[in-house]
Amino acid sequence: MNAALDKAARAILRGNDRGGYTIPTAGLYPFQWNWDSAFAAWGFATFDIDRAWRELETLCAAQWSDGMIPHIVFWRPDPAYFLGPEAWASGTEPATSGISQPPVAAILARRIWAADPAAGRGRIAALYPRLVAWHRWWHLHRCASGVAAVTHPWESGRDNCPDWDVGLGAVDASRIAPYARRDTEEVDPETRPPKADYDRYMAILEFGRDCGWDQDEIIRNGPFLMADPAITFILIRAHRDLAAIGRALGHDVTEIEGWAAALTAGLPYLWHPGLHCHAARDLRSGAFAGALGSGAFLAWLAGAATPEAEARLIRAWDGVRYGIPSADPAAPGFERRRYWRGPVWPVVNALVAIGLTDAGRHALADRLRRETAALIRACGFNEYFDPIDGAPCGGRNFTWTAAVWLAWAGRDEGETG
Ligand code: 2M8
Repeated sequence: MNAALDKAARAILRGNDRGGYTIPTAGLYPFQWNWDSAFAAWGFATFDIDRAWRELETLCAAQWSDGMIPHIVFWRPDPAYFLGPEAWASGTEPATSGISQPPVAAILARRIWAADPAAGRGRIAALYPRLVAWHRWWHLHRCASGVAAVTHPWESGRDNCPDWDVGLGAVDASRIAPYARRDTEEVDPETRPPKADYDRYMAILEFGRDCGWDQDEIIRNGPFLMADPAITFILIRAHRDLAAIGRALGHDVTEIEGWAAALTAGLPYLWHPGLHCHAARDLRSGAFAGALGSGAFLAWLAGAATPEAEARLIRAWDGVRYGIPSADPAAPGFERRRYWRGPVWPVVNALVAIGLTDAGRHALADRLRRETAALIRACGFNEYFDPIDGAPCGGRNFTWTAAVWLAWAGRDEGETG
C-alpha cells in the first residue's frame, strides 16, 4: 500500500515540477510559493537529492536585496491566479509578491543535508548566506516587538485563521479597486475565505504596493500588524537549525543564536492565560485573538510547550477525529471545511510532529503520523481535510501533501526524515 502511494506522491512532485521549482497544484496555484517549496524539497530529498537542493536554490534566487525571500515567485505569467504580478508591482526580477511566508526553509534544509551529507555540503554552504540574510530580515523587520509579526494574513501562511479576525476588523476596505477572484472558480467557494476577508487582503496589499514596499512605513502605519505565535515558534526553531548548519560549516553563529534567544525571551507576551496557550496579538491595540489556533501547536517545534499548554492542546486535538484542527473545534467560530478555520493540514502536522518527536512525546508523534496517513490513504493528496469526517478539501494532487507523505506520514514509526 505504501509503495503505491509513494509512487503516486513522487508522480505528483514530478508532475508539479515546472523546471527547477514546483507549483503547489495546477490551476489553483500556478507559481512558486515559499514554504510550499521548502516542503517540496523535503519530499524530493527522499528520491532525488539534487532536485531537492535545486528547489531551495530557485527559491533563494528570488531573494530581494534587503534579504526578504518572497512568498510567491512569478517565474512565468499565468492568468489563472489572482493576485498576479501586476497587483504586487514588486519591481524585481523575477517579479514576486511583496511579503514573505513562514521561514521553514532552514528547518527542512538541515534535514535534507542530513539525508546525504556529502552531496549536500557544497549546496548548503552556498545557500547559507542567503538564509542568514533572510533570517536577519525577519529579525530587523518583523521582530522589533520581541515576537515575530506578520503584516498581511498571507504572510502567516494560515490565511484566514481566526487569529487574524481582531486585526482585520480594523482594516478599512472601503476604497479598494474592483477585482475578480479566480480561486472560487477552481474549488468550492464554501471552503475558501469569504469576500469580506479578500477585500481586506486587497486593502493591506494596496498599502504596501503604494508605499513601494517600504518596510519602515508598513510597520509604522500599515493597516495590519499582528504578532503570530506560529511564525514565532517556527523562527525560533529555524534560527536554531540555521545556527547548527552554520556551526557545522565553521561559521560564527553568535548573531543567529541571539535572534533565537530574543524571541524565546519574548514568548510570555503571547501567553493567553484564559486560553491556556500562546495566541496571536494585535500589535496596534494589544488585543489578543480570542481563540486557540493551530499556531499554538507549534510550541512543540520551538521546545516551548509548557505542561499547561500541552494539556490544552491535546484537549483541542481530542475534539476531532483527525488532528491537528486549524482552530479549536469547541470555539464558536470553528468551520470544519473553511480553509484555515478548522480543517486539518498535513503540512502543519509534519511540523508539529518534528516538535513532538524532539520533545520525547513519541506516542503523540506517532498518533499524529497515523491520523495524517489515514487521511491520505483514504482520500488522496489533497490540500487539506475535514478533521471530523476526513473529507478531502481544496486542491488535489497537492505538492506539500505528497511531500510530507514521502518524508514523514508514509514512513514507519522512528523513520521520520
Ligand atoms: C494559500 O495561500 C494563497 C496565498 O498565499 C492563497 O490562498 O491564494 C495558503 O494555504 C498558503 O499557506 C499556501 O502557501 C498557498 C499555496 O499552497 O495557498
